[in-house]
Amino acid sequence: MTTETKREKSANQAVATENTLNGLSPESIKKEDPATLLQYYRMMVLIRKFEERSAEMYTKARIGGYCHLNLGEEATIVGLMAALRPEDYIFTNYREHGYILARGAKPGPVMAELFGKETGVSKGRGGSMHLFDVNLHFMGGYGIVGGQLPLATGAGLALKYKEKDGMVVAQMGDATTNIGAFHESLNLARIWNLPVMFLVINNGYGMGTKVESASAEPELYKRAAGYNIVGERVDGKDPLAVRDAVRRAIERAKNGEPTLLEAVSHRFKGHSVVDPDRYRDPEMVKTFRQSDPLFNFARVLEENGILTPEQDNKLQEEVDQEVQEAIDFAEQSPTPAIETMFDFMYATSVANEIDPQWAQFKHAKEAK
Ligand SMILES: Cc1ncc(C[n+]2csc(CCOP(=O)(O)OP(=O)(O)O)c2C)c(N)n1
Repeated sequence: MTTETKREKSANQAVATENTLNGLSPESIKKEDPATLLQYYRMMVLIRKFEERSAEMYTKARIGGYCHLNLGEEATIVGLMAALRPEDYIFTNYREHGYILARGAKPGPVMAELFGKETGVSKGRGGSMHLFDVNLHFMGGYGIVGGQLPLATGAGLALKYKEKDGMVVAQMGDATTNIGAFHESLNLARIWNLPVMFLVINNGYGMGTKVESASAEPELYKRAAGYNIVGERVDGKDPLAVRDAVRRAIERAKNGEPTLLEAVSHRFKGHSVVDPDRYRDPEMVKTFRQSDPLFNFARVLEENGILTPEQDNKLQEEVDQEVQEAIDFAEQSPTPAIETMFDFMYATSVANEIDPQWAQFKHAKEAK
């Protein structure tokens, strides 16, 4: 099929699907493998505890710079990673601790990165907002809102150009859908039929601004229609609904179809650890806690005989221990030596230095 006919075909299918928020149902749980569900639950607990302890370490001045937490978004992260395959790539914003954990990074090197230590996943040069692991195809957290989107789109182009398998995930927050790079990226992904899934984590706020105050179309998945791609909205508090939606995106990506997936959940705390969250009614935030995806998932597992309270207690203790070990590892790791500060930062050994190889090449060319 030529590129043109392919695009025409998908344009016909390109309607934003109806709101698919469905919530965890006992029926959907019964179709699942219990051991796999317990793995999902354990990872959600790990992210929750890792983030709670990160907040504590930040207030104890072990972590510097900015620090944004995934509290309340654990189900979306676990659902996403449950669907992704090793050949897929992921680019995220700065709220990414949970993503790299669920992708398979060990908690120790992730915590060490938050502490700015040499043993961190980015060798202590990145910190909380710039986690990276090339072996896991985890291509980084980015601090510039929307900065990750053109890079992810380019990675999609690279996969297509090199005829490699895999889909690229471009994760972002709701407010990022108002950045120019969002629109340029969706447009190019459609024009070039790239295997990219744009994943919007709609937690209701961009810093202190409500989605409804900043976005002319607050049902963000509908924005896909402007680029002739499929838009879907899922309940981001349901790991199984997210996983299945990502699997559908993977199938589309195999045919060069991009997807815009909007996962709706709540941010339990302020924008970052230092945000006192005064712009939200505390009563409203309390209601978010009542639909906590972690407790909800535990309850459904218990109701279906997959998790007993005793098992849960044991799991909680194990994960507490695992996170404590990550903190100990970070504490005991060395900080990078000052003279190595710019190592791994630039293509050349000093910022903006002319690459000696390139200079040689230029010189040879000029001499001709
Ligand atoms: C280009 C740019 N503009 C502004 C900022 C400041 N800023 C940091 S986070 C943020 C809000 C982004 O919200 P959202 O995309 O919803 O992501 P969330 O924080 O909810 O994950 C803003 C405006 C920035 N980092 N980059």
